[in-house]
This record gives sequence, C-alpha cells and structure tokens, in this order.
Amino acid sequence: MARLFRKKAGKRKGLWQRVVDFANTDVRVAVTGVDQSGLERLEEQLIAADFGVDASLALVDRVEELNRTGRVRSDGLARALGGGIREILNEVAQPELRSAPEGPTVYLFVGVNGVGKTTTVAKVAQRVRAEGRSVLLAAADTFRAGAVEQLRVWAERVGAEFVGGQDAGDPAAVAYDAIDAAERRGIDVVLVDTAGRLHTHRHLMAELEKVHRVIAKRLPGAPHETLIVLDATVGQNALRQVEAFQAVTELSGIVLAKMDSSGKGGVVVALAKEYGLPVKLIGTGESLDDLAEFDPVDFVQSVVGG
Ligand SMILES: Nc1nc2c(ncn2[C@@H]2O[C@H](COP(=O)(O)OP(=O)(O)O)[C@@H](O)[C@H]2O)c(=O)[nH]1
Ligand SMILES: [Mg+2]
Repeated sequence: MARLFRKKAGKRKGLWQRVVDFANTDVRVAVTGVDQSGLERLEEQLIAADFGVDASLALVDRVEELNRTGRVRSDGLARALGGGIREILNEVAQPELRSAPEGPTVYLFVGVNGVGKTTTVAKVAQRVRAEGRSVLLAAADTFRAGAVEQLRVWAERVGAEFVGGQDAGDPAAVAYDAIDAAERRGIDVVLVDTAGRLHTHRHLMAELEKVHRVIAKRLPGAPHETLIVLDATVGQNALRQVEAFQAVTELSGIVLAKMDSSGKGGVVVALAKEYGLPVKLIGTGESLDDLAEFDPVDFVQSVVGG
C-alpha cells in the first residue's frame, strides 16, 4: 500500500501539503508552536481533506494539547497528527476477514451503483483461490440487466463455482441456493454480489434486508462479513452511504475501492471515528490482483510521514 500512496504522491500532495507547509513555513509555528488561528486553519484543512468533523476536532484538540506542553514545532505537528490518526484507526482495526469455524464462509457485498462491488468480489475470489481454497460466486444482482452474466465471466476467469438467478429473479433465493450448493459441494467460501442501490430505493433496500436475513437464517453465523464497498473518490458522501446500509444490514467492514484514483483517503478516518467500522481491504485498480489489506501504519506513513 505504501507503494500506492507514493505513486500518487502528486495528487495527495495538495491535500497534505497545505497542512505540512503550514507547519513548516509559518515561522511562528516553528518558534512558538501553533497559535489559535493556526489551529483553526488546521481544522479547516482536515475537514477539507475529508476527515470529518469529529475526527478533525479530536485531532486539533490533540495538537492543542501537545502545543501547550511545547511539543509541537514544525516537524512535531506531522508527528502529532500521525499519532492521532493512528490511534483513531487502530481503535477499530481488524484487517482479518472472519471465517466460519466449519462449513462455508459467506461474505455479502453491498453498496451503491458503480462503486466496484462486482470487481471486488472477483478480486476476493482470486485471492481465495490463490490460497488454495474453493470459492463460489452468487449473482444476487438480479436487478441490473447483464449483471449476472458479468459475474459469470469473472467466475470463469478465476476458477470459481457460480450460482446465478434469473434477471429480475429473487436475490434472496439466489443467496439461499448458493449456500445450499456450497454445502453440497464442500466449497469453502461463498461471495454474494448484490445490486447497487440508494437509500431512496425503498424497495431495493427492503430486498437487501431480506437477502441478509435469509442468509443468516439459512446458515447460523453467516454472513461472516457484510462488507460495504465504497468508492474512495466520493469523499464525505461515503458516510451517508454507510449510514443507509447500516440501517438494513449489519456492516462488519469496508472495502475502499478506487484508492488508485483518489486523493481522498481522509474519509477512512471519518468512517472509523463516526461508525467504528474498519477498512478491511482497498482496491487499487481494475485488475484481479489490485486488492490490498488496509494497514493503518502504512496509511499514516504515506500521508503524514509520521
Ligand atoms: N481504478 C479503479 N477502478 C475500479 C476499482 N474497482 C472497480 N473499478 C471499476 O469501477 C467500475 C465499476 O465496477 P463494478 O465492479 O461493476 O461496480 P458495481 O456496480 O459496484 O458492481 C468498473 O469499470 C471497474 O473496473 C479500483 O479499485 N480502481
Ligand atoms: Mg455489480
């Protein structure tokens, strides 16, 4: 992941450079620490970088606290921020995907349209295959024409089993059949792809609630992960999406897709602070191998170098 951030340092710079420049070039900061207007500017910059209000205030408080003890000078600011961000992220960190003690492990993928759900399902399938485990893809996106076929193609490419419904069929039935098939065939992991939807799609949200409920009923302990896929480029809107999906499923973590095309990693901190949800995986491109674990230490290192 460190490589990813270095690669995009140019883009990311705008975001952080303002915070860091502020510490380095403001002579008063170097001599006397951060003054009140400096703290206000820092707060604005953090909010502009998508850290969210709660996290930004907590970080500024931390800087203010260190400031009082004289410990914030030019390079100390980056370190103070880095420590604060790490703390917020570590509180919710949980990089491992949960597995079933026996029988198939089931992961449910949810999120709005076009964020990268289906691609993420394929990437996770590829990873499971690489670990020598068997995997079945369940095409419970029966809403968008062609979605079932799209997942079938991925399944073939990664060597996964496949269960697909009819277009316009019942997605909960697809998930149910997929778990049946996995049990019968002794398959290790079931990945359930779903249709993109917005909180305004009442019918589709109710349908998703049903998918979740049917999985939980069919196999106690499942879904072992309910992962919301977010497009890293949307920034603050990610928070609204989490809120909406949390209301109908029990989210266990986040996949932040499109980190390769975003300078908006700050939202990760807001999500941890406001929803207590860990980012488990990040998408770093459109190919099957473009999936990485989210590592808070790497993240902080890459953004503040502290
Ligand atoms: N750059 C980049 N593109 C991605 C990533 N993940 C998905 N995409 C692209 O985003 C688009 C939508 O992906 P898809 O998986 O169909 O989204 P879905 O509607 O949520 O299932 C496709 O063009 C993908 O190739 C990623 O991590 N990085
Ligand atoms: Mg899809």
